[in-house]
Amino acid sequence: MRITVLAGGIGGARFLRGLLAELAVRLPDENASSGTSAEVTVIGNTGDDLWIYGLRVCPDLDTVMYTLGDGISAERGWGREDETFRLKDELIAYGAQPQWFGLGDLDMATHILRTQALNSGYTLTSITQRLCERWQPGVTLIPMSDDRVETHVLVDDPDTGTRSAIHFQEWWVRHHAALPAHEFVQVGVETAQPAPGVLDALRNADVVLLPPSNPVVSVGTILGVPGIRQALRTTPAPVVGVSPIVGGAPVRGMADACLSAIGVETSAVAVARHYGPRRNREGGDGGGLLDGWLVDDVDAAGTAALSESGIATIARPLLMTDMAATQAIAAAALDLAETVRR
Ligand code: FO1
Repeated sequence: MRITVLAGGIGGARFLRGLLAELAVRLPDENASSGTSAEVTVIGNTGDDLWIYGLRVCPDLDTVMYTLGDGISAERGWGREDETFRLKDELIAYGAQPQWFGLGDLDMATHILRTQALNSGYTLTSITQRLCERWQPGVTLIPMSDDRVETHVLVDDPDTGTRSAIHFQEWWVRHHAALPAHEFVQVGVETAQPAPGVLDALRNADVVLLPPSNPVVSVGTILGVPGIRQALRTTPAPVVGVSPIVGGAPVRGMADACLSAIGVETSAVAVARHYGPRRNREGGDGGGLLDGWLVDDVDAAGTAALSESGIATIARPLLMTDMAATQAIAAAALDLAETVRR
């Protein structure tokens, strides 16, 4: 059983934890570090990556790696548990910029090693594999691309009113996505190549899952890498997504600010329509990406219309409040994949 998942940061990582727990029940393998004989490949978003103090930071890859490796800060959802920020404080004491992004002392080791290896000519794919040897996430984690792709946000500068592009992290972390975004620009995406293994992981999958990650700046960025959308559209595997929107609001994060910037309503139905059906009801080309879609029980009213459009949609509780609830969401996604396969 080969499962391929397109993941952003916190939402994707938490869903993956539930998925591995469910697979350990369905397809147990006590000799595997993951606890399951299923092979899970995670294609991680790198559009959130930034260079800071000369270091390459990959928030989404690290969030998946630390979460599945039991090293994540449970409170923050990013960075390391039992973290200290002495180095950051020291940099601030020198007046170093930027001061709005907090790199922890333990986390810094990951960025130093990654940057050193990049400077020695290794690819991000091979470095990620090397870092995962320590964390044993139980999945094969690959970046969407080894090429630099950076999400920038077009905003009106709050001081001057001039329209300018700022890095996604500055918009998200410094401005809390409160500055209205006119556009997201994925710098470098047109010429980026999918990382080795990405297209094969989609073509050879038995199931492809879209976790409740941000549809614009996480999944959307991955889909922007040339070849990935097409591989998803043509894979023989069923493609099932989990809505990141529950009752008209993001499960976590600020996806609503991202959706409104691209003219998509913040609702579970609108996000499914944004991805679109792979096949229409008659079995013809639907032009989109989804075979199945999970919405929360509170959004059950929209399931019939979506199913009618070719996206088999069911309602289940989608809040990842604890491990049991998260595992149940993953179970529902796997079951739905089997239903649409038939
Ligand atoms: N998010 C914050 O809100 N503030 C931070 O200072 C911050 C630092 C940080 C450092 C490393 C890392 O891997 C993630 C970090 N994040 C921080 C989270 C992250 O930047 C965003 O939540 C995601 O990029 C959005 O998916």
